[in-house]
Amino acid sequence: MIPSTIDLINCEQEPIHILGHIQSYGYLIAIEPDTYSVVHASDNIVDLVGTDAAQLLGQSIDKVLVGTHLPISTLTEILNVGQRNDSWETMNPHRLILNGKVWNLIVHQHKGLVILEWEPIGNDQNQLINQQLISQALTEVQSSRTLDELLQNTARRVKTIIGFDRVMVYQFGDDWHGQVVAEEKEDDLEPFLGLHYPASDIPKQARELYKVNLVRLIADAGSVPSPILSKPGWPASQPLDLTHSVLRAVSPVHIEYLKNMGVQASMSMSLLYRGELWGLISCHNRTPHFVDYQARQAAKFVSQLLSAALEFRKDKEDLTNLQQYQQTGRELHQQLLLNDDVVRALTKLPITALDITGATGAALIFNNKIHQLGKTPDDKQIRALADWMGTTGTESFLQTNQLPVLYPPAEAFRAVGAGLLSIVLSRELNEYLFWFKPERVEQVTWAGNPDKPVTVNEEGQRRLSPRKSFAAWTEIVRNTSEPWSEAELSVVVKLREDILQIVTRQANEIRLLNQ
Ligand code: BLA
Repeated sequence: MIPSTIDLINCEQEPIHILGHIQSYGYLIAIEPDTYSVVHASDNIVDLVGTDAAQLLGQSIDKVLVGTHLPISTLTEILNVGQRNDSWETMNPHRLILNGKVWNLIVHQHKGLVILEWEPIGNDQNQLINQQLISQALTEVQSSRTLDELLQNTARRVKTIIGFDRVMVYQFGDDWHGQVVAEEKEDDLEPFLGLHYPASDIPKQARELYKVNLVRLIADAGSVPSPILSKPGWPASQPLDLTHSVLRAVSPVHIEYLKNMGVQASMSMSLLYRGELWGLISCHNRTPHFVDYQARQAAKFVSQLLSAALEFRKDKEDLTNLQQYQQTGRELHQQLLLNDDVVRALTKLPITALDITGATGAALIFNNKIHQLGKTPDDKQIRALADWMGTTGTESFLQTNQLPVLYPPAEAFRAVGAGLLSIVLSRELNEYLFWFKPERVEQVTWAGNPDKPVTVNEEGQRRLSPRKSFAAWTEIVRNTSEPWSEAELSVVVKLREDILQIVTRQANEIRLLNQ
């Protein structure tokens, strides 16, 4: 059997934006914008226009348009405006009546081709309700007092808009594993709130795609996707890029994952913080469930509101911490300027080096002596740590919230020092300032054993499927402290400059005196 680590790498290599299929509730055609010649068409297009895809390929779009009741003048107008302002999204959707049924046409241009996608439409009443829900969501976001309340309110709003059985807010950790941090669900479903899922459940290329395309719907995990055909002579090496498509059929591996979870329809919206993926709003339904374009946009809007609110809250929190640490840092600098004795200024006066971060212990090694503040490892352990620091390269500082992983002897003092932030004062003289954070023993409840995320499928061959069991799996996470924040890092780096400046000035003064 192939080792599971390789399987997970394979997983990351699946090119999910060019898998060559769309979900069969909709139809797709891609044309060249200058000639209007059809380059790609979904195999099921015959159901929409009455002509086989094979007959349309390489032809001008006119032939297709006859069937779709979309006048060529309208299409030209759409393309002109869209190309002029690159404003495809604001113009979408375009409404068409076809065979007595109303359709949404969604148009965008990508990599030199114009992609037209038709999908069914919900009723107008829903749209009115969605407008109301959006404005309610706005009020709620503004009035949520705590983060939990904000996340919970968002989940509830999204559930009302799209009507799924379960709506979760899923937050990524530093290592890309994730946790369900809010949930709104039908009563008869078991709760997923608080459960953790391994990073491999949402592989890297999927996360990258979700930063660009913020919503995806899998309306029916059991339906057979429709293949996309290309015009004769079109190079197989240039499959249609579905990065921005609304109908993209998702990875078969993920479809199997959903089936294993008992889910028939899934929808997710991206939550971004400063352009990076903070999390997803992930929604499940036990039966197939189509959500039309307008409702998806409404849900996307609510998730963007949440993204903005998260960003605002986090920025505010970061700023308060930074200002507080900076203020203490300035006071410490004053002490340094007023005192000849660096050790005294950093460890013996009202403000100490310990006060400029959230650390619970600090140690200064200077002039071959150790000075401790708060809870720290013992002298021998600090000396050994300093010796190890001397071997770690040339950086002027080091930070980790998992010291025992980098430096195994730290396991012995992880209760006080699982996290280390260190600045180098002089490698030659073995002089350092260390800050320590204690181990944060955390009980993580995984949804299924995270070490076994894949199993070989029933035929026992190469195609691998996600694990079959989602039974909760509890693990104790050791050797890890709270992470160091950017505010802590910046203040500590500034302190290093202050100390070095003073030490250099003092050395120069001594030199001058001795001359
Ligand atoms: C995609 N995996 C996804 C998506 C989610 C999850 C939300 C986005 C697509 C969607 O909206 O359904 C995972 N869904 C979750 C998690 C929860 C949830 C964690 O509701 C928690 C409550 N998946 C695996 C393994 C592989 C894998 C082992 O578990 C690979 C071997 C792959 N997941 C995988 C791929 C995608 C994916 C390839 C991209 C699907 C696509 O967009 O084409």
